[in-house]
Amino acid sequence: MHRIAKQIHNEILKAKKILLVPHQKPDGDAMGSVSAFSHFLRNIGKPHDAFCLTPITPRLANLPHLIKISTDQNIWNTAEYDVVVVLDSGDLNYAGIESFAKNLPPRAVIINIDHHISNKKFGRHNLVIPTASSTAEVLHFFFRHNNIEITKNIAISLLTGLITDTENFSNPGTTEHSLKVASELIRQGANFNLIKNWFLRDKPVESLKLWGAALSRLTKNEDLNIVYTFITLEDLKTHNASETESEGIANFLNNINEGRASLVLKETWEGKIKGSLRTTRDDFDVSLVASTLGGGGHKKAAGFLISGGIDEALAKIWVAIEKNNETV
Ligand SMILES: [Mn+2]
Repeated sequence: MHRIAKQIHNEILKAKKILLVPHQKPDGDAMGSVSAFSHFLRNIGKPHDAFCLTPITPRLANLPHLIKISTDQNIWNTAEYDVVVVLDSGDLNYAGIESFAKNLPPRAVIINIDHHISNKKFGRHNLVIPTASSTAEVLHFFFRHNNIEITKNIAISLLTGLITDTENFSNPGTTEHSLKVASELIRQGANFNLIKNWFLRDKPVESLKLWGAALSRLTKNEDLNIVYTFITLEDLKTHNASETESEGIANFLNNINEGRASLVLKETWEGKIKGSLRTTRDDFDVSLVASTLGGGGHKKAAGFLISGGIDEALAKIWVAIEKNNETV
C-alpha cells in the first residue's frame, strides 16, 4: 500500500490536468473524498475539474467545505485529462464513466482510491483498503504517507466521509483506527458538531411521514423471529420520498430489541421487490439468506431483489430464512 500511495502521488505531480470522479448519486464519503482531493490539488496549484454523472443532492451541495461538481458531460470532450481519479467506487460502471473512460487517450492514467471489498481494481494504480471505514480514511493514509499537509478544508471534508460511512461512529466500520483518524482531523480544525448535526438532522417532514407509514405496518413473524415492514410505490408517491429512504428505515429498525433480524421490503418502479435485511446478532448471517434469494451483502446487512408483489416476496423470504435456520 505504501508503494502504491507513492506511485499515485508521483502521477499527480506529473499530471497536467486531472479529473476527479465520485460514484453516481454521491454520498458524504464520495463527496467528502472528492472535495478533500480537490483542496489538496488546489493547494499545490494543479489544474483539475470534478465530474459526476448524476446531480448532487442539495444537502451535500450546500455544505460549505464541499466543492462544486460539474454534471456536464461535455467536460469529457472539451478538456484533455491525463489523470482521472475515481473515488469511492468499486468499478467504472458504478462511477458512471465506463463509456467516457473508453474514449480517453491511451496514455491517460486512471487512479482508483476506494475501500469496497468488491472493488474491481480497474485503475492503473489501485489504492484499495477494505479494512478502512471509508474512502476518506484511505485518503487520510495517502496524505499522511506522502507528507501532504492536511489543511482545515481537507480535514473537514475527510471527516464528512468518516461520519457518513461509520453512521456517526456507530456501525462496525468504526474501528480504533477510524476513531484515531477522526480525532486527528478534529485537531486539524474539522468542525465535528457541524458535520455530526448535518448527518443526524437530515430528515425532511415528508420523508418522516414515509417512515410513519412504514413503522405503522411493523409486524413480527413470531415463528421465525423476524420484525418486518414494507413500503409501497404509493407511499413514495404520496410522500414524494426518494427510494433510498428505505435504507435509513432498515438501519433504524436495527434499534429494535426484539427479533433476530429486521426486514424492509420496498416496491420498485421496475415492478420488483427490493429487500434489506439487518441484524446485530453474531449468530445469524443475513448474507446467507440474501444469497439464497439471489442477492448478497455482509453478515449483518444484506439485500436482494425479487419479482412479484409484497405477499409473494414475503413467502419466498420465509422459505429462504427457514433454509438458513439454525438459530431462531
Ligand atoms: Mn464509502
